[in-house]
Amino acid sequence: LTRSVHSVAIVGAPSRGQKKLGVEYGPAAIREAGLLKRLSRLGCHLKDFGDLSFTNVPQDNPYNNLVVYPRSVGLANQELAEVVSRAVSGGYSCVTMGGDHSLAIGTIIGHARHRPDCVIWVDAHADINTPLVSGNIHGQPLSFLIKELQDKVPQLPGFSWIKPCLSPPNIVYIGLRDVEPPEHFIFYDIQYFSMREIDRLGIQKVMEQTFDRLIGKRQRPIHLSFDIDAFDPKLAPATGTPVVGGLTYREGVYITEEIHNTGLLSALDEVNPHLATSEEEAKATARLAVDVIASSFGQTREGIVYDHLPTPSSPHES
Ligand code: 6HN
Ligand code: MN
Ligand code: MN
Ligand code: MN
Repeated sequence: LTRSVHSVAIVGAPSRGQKKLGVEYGPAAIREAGLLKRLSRLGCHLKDFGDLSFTNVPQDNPYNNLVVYPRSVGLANQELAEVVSRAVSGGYSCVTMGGDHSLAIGTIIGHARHRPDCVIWVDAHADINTPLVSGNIHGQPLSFLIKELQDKVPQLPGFSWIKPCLSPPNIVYIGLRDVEPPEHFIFYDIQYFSMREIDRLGIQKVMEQTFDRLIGKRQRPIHLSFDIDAFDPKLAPATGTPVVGGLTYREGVYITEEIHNTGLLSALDEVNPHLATSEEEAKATARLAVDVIASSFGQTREGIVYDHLPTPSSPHES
């Protein structure tokens, strides 16, 4: 066990692709929970891009009387894609703190501009609804990104810049337990490990099969998109769409430890809607987000060993 040597870019993305207020405080909550300190203690080399401030496009009427804030979400993701792509081209792994999961449109496109992606999507939801069946863009990001799906997806105002960059064999879902019928219809050829598969196989086999499917013998960068609602709501109450029966703390951390061990983690979105009924709940959820990110970048449950012990004549510098 040695210290990690990752270059990590940090981006706050107070995105909002649904009606509930509060997600815009996600990045600040994760910062307050000590993310940067934790990562630098792990030996990560950090570059902080700050929290982006997105423009609310005026007169942003719903698309089809259904999908809310299309122009604002489109523009925010266009800006986010630029930042992520700059971070990735600078050699950084990029951590984007949400915000809600509509931000994955920008992070996945920005990342794919420089490194061909494969995506591990950890979530209670499949987030692959099309704008014809769901009103919330945070329930739809994958639908805009999958090449093979585009004849089912109308172009939203503000979305003309988007170039789909994923295919089903490059995506694996983990943690699903609230999937809508149209989503089922769509994702038949995407590999998924729902909570049921996790119960059946155990998280160790799930991760093994995830890497077999996505990476095999090749070396490919991984884009981890981790929605905090994948965890059980008892652990992550500060989220807009809680679903009972989620990941335990140990399963969640095992996922990120294994991803770190591949050495291929290249981007990570953290989605932490700050929707809690108490300050305590909000803080607990943000602390969980920090744990997930830290274990993605080398924090281990076994701890880190010093390469030498201090002696009375040469005190160890910490
Ligand atoms: N998330 N499937 C629901 C919808 O509105 O399309 C919920 C989506 C939740 C999205 O948690 O990222
Ligand atoms: Mn490492
Ligand atoms: Mn999600
Ligand atoms: Mn979700």
